Amino acid sequence: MSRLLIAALALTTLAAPVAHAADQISVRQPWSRPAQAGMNGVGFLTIANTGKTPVTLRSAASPAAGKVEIHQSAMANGVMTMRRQDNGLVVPAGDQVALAPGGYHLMLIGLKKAQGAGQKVPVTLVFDGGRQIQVELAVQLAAPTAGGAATQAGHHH
Ligand SMILES: [Cu+2]
Repeated sequence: MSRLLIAALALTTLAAPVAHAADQISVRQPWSRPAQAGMNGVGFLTIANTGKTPVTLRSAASPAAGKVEIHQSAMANGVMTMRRQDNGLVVPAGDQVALAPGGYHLMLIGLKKAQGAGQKVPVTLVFDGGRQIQVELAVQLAAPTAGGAATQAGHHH
């Protein structure tokens, strides 16, 4: 029993977030949906952590919205609800977390102007230690397919 406890404590220590996230974070397929000015927009993307320590997405900001919050959608008694993630979003070491419809997402509160398909929405992701990553959400009607091998009509370059 005591041996188990020691092992658990050791794991907890190893899992403590470090002060800087270095170059261990990559962001894939950032996208958003069309929305009207004054409404709330969404931001979806996948954050991969190739490092040996967890990283935490603390906050996000965008010049396109009054403010940006990290939300989680969940079904509660048959009703879809959204909860703000005030403690941020942890991406475990060597793992990835998808912000996707029905789950985690960025909520762009109060869009300053309408965003239509084909436009890009700049967002700054702020991780623990103050490291920032700039992404551009591609505004589109449907989620991108994994690997980016989409063959949507009219989207060949
Ligand atoms: Cu939300």
